[in-house]
Amino acid sequence: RDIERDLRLAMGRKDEISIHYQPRYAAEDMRITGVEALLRWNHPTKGWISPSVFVSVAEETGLVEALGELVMREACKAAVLWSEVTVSVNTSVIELRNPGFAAKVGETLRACGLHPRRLEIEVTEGAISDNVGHCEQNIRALREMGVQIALDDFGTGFSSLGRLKQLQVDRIKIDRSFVHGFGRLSGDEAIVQAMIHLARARGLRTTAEGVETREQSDYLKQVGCDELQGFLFSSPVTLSQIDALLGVKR
Ligand code: G
Ligand code: G
Ligand code: NA
Ligand code: MN
Repeated sequence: RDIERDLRLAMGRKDEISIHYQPRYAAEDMRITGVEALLRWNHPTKGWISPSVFVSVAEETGLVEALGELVMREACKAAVLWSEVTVSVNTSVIELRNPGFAAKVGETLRACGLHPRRLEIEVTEGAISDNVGHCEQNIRALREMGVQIALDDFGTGFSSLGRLKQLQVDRIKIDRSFVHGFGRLSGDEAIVQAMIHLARARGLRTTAEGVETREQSDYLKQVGCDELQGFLFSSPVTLSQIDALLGVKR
């Protein structure tokens, strides 16, 4: 397929694929505590292609490991100058199944000189809902190294509540679909409040993603959400823009 060929070419050339960075903020004082790395592809004729499209293509064609390594390396290099701030990298379940994944991440951290505490890996519920391949071993090994694990898009999968008992993660990211349901008689406020209570009871921190309005932000703070992320505060921005937000000169 054309898109597969183009993606291979783009990954070799480096001017079409870039990484944008979106901050997340402590609800308590709105300082930036972490930055999420997000892949972007500006195709020469098709324009911007969403990562939800090309990451799937990469997963189907064996390109996702190289793509993941590219993001991990760039994000860790970028984060070295951000003092206390954590960098979050999204990881495909295909990468997590690979027995060598945790060790590879360890090598990248050493090569970049980034402390493992400063890296967070975002995994989807799919990565923990079954233990295909080495997902569980990788997550344990990463946590033993000091890397933090966040459960992304929380609430959209199936067996998450049961699995949260067995599998230790550090943080859950409440899926934006719940946040967007606020004020629409959807019951989403109650669901989010319950998620936050559940997380607290398990000693997990919570981040709400997709916060777009002041009302959403106020409600999330009121029910004790730890961190907020979304267009209300900042959309994903370029490396130089995030450096500026963090007061860093590169
Ligand atoms: O940034 P945007 O909303 O367009 O992202 C769409 C989807 O692509 C999200 O689910 C996001 O997690 C995923 N995504 C973005 N960057 C990466 C990446 O570096 N690796 C993986 N596996 N997924 C990513
Ligand atoms: O699946 P994941 O949570 O990784 O998706 C991250 C994507 O969510 C990013 O690509 C980003 O563009 C998008 N995003 C970030 N903040 C908001 C927001 O406030 N509203 C919406 N609709 N999307 C957002
Ligand atoms: Na994410
Ligand atoms: Mn998410």
